[in-house]
Amino acid sequence: MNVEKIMNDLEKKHPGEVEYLQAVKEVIETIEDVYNENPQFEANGIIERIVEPDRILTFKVPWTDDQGKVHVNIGYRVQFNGAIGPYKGGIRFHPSVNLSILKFLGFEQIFKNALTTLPMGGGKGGSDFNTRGRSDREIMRFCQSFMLELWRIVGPETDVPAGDIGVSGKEIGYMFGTYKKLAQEHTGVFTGKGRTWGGSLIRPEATGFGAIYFVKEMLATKGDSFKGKTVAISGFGNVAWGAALKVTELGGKVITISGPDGYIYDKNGISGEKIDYMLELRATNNDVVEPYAQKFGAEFHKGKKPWNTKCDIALPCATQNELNGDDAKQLVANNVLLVAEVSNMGCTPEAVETIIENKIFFGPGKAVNAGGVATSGLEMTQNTMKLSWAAEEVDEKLHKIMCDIHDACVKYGKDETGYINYVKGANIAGFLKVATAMVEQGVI
Ligand code: 2IT
Repeated sequence: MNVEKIMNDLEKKHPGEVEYLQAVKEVIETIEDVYNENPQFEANGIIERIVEPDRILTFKVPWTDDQGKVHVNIGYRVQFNGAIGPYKGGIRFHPSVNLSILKFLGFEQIFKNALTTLPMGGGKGGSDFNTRGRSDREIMRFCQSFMLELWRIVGPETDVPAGDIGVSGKEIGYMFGTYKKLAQEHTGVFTGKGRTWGGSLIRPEATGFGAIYFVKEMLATKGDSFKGKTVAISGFGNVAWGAALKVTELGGKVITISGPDGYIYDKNGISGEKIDYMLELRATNNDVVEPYAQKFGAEFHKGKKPWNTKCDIALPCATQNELNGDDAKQLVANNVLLVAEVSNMGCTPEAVETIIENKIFFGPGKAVNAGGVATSGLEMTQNTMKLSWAAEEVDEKLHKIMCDIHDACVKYGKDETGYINYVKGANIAGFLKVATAMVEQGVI
């Protein structure tokens, strides 16, 4: 395969889809050698087929606000690749959502889901709807309108959505309720459901917990641990919350969180009731972290990201491309030990290059944050079996999956010097699984 030619062709076909093109480029650059060593991939046109979604549904989502005003948003579902299982991936509600972002997320999801060891294909969906400042009733009406279209193409054996930015238990509840009414069935069509109607224990914490289990394994390869480490986190949603809980439990000290308004620096560490407070902050629906500073006497840095803070470990937990080349240089200058994306594609290509060039450990999102969707997979299994596992059982399985993903990254990512390129490792391990399934299933 010729990476440059593939990228040129894709840029012509999908001009302006920057995030999608960025995600594709990162993967194909790292799998080039493996691809060329296996002629059956070229013979079956795997690369040309894997970079295009199986199908995309776009639809209008009209809804009425509390004042009776009509709004129209756009809804999407990208069913990217179903080679190893039903399409699986979150729904994102955020004003920045567009097709490029959902295609990048869907593409990443293919390889992430393959890494989990569970049978799930890749998909993603969402809308440019902004939940910020909206009442519960407005969110409910929006979700119902969204599902009036989406319900036709999802199902427990075809496509199983979940949450993502802007979509948590509340939104899943409203979407599931609408699906149940239209399809007249109570099945595991969504994951991240409420506990009393099919949800799994540990799912809310899973992305954050899984990420920290993965980073723990990365540190262990150097005989190191979280004990006494300072950790800079961005974001303050579910993912950041789960990560902060687990870092603290393992003896690390979380010193930052952030929101769209700026970041908090708490030199005493964000632990105990301060972590609980993150959930309270989120529940106010204002999308700000500033009140933390007054409440706990910490510093608030308006309009800034936390990456100039001196720390041992940096964990972007908010959104894509939130840590750029300059941020990475600053972290390197501050002697950072390890950077791991907990958000999807949290670092720009320049940032990743800077970190890897300096032989600093770098964990890519599709491996680090796979614990979220892995636990969704465990929720699907429980739904199929019509039973509910104890928290310890789910947590144990999640832990094992993260260790297995780490092993896969080491297997395919370790170079002659002993440095582990986790980007390469994760991409190759995920790709080989999906590509092999595609070869075996024929050109279809
Ligand atoms: O990015 C992700 O992996 C998610 N938002 C979770 C997807 C899922 O199906 O649980």
